[in-house]
Amino acid sequence: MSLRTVAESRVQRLEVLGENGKADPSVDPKLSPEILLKMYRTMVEIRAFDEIAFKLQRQGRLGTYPQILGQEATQVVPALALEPKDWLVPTYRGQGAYFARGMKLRYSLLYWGGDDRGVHFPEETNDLIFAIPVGSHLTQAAGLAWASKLKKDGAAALAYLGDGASSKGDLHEALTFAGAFKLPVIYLIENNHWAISVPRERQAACETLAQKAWGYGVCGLQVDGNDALAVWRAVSEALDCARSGGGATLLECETYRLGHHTTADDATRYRPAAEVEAWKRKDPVLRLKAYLEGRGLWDERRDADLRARAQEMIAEEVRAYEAFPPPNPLDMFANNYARAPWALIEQRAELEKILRESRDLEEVASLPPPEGRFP
Ligand SMILES: Cc1ncc(C[n+]2csc(CCOP(=O)(O)OP(=O)(O)O)c2C)c(N)n1
Ligand SMILES: [Mg+2]
Repeated sequence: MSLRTVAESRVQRLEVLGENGKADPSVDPKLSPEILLKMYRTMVEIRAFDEIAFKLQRQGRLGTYPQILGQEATQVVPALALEPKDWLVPTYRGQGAYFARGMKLRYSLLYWGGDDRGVHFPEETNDLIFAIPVGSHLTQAAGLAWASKLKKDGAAALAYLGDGASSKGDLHEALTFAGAFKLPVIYLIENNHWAISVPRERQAACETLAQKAWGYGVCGLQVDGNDALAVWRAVSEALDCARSGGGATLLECETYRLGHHTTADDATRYRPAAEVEAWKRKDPVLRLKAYLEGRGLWDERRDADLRARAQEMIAEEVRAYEAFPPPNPLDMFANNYARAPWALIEQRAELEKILRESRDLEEVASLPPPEGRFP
């Protein structure tokens, strides 16, 4: 009889930028000014959008909205590291990633205004719709990565999840598959420390969420998620690993949700203000700005200019959102089935009849034709 160690694991954490924006030269990815400035601009723009979207909701001009305030680095940077052919598989807190992939902000507003025409991605990118049911998209990302592997098209899949979603069975199934089949997929946990009112400590007894990778034979790494350079480096290396046949990676990016869970929540009822203040000192936007200034790539004049232009761009997006014509009610039946079940065919016909016989013919006549596909 003997007792010996047959396997051992360790968890590493990647940090490049200090809170003052100084980079550790031994891990600095030394990115070109072009990509650094693109990262920073996109993060500033999406933060400005986030604030305006929140206000629109409070004014009754948007249905609901999940802010990404404080999570700009984990939203924007991984999406910029992807190639268009890669699959982006986001959660509902994903408008920063969509925006970085080229989606116009008017569509984010449309979506959160309750209109499914907001699901409108650029032609050239492979983006999936937001997953509202927590965790449900994780196995789909494994499936997409498997398809890419079989087709040898060189694409990888990047799936986002929250610290709360990391407790769901879906992640177990997805990682089991991703590990066993060496799939080109990255699971990026945006550990923002809260799942609505449930704190990270209640999610799992383990010290890190990154170590969950170990049980599945998948690479795992903890990353300072408020450090844009660390996020870039971690995601780029995970993509290289995926594309070169090395398989899947689980990244735990530690960040913080500075806002409420959504506009339907009031976070002041369950978390201390001091915790929020402490995280504001690790602001991902300010840290990247300090780094750029240190490299002589940025200054206050350019910053003021960027912020002013961001306000103009967003005002134009809000105008376009509010000027969208109302959707045709028949579109609610579209895009769901390759072959529609009889009940839907009947219901659609009934609605069409009601619309045709409507007393308010003028309004019905002004509706745009249905856009979606109904078999
Ligand atoms: C299957 C499922 N259960 C419950 C919910 C309600 N719900 C929405 S968000 C959320 C918390 C998710 O927290 P986390 O995964 O940490 O993501 P975060 O919102 O912090 O980005 C819950 C329980 C849901 N949308 N889907
Ligand atoms: Mg969370």
